[in-house]
Amino acid sequence: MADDPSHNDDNESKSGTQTLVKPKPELKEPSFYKVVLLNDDFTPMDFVVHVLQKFFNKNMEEANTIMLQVHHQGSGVAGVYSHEIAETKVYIVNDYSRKNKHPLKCVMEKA
Ligand code: TYC
Repeated sequence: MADDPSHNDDNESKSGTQTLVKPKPELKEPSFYKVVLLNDDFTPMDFVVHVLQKFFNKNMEEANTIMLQVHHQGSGVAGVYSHEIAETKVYIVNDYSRKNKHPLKCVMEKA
């Protein structure tokens, strides 16, 4: 087979050049998750702005813009994080809202 000119190996063209096949990477690319705030009719706007500043390091202007996006469109992205950080953000925001007796909800979704 090695001398047969009609034979063309998958990894070798007729010109005799070889294509390098990348080895499968051992490590997975990290996945990212959006932390999304959901609108409701009862949580005060000020509280949502406060949450965005306290837990997502937004300044007043950024927090206001995101809060209004949620208010008008139904949802908005507070931040994008690794799976573990996103899970923690969701937990602390929902816990904080519940303790302050507001129905504000936060979820995560794949970015
Ligand atoms: N819709 C709420 C209101 O009118 C405000 C609000 C904004 C609530 C964003 C939740 O994630 C939210 N008071």
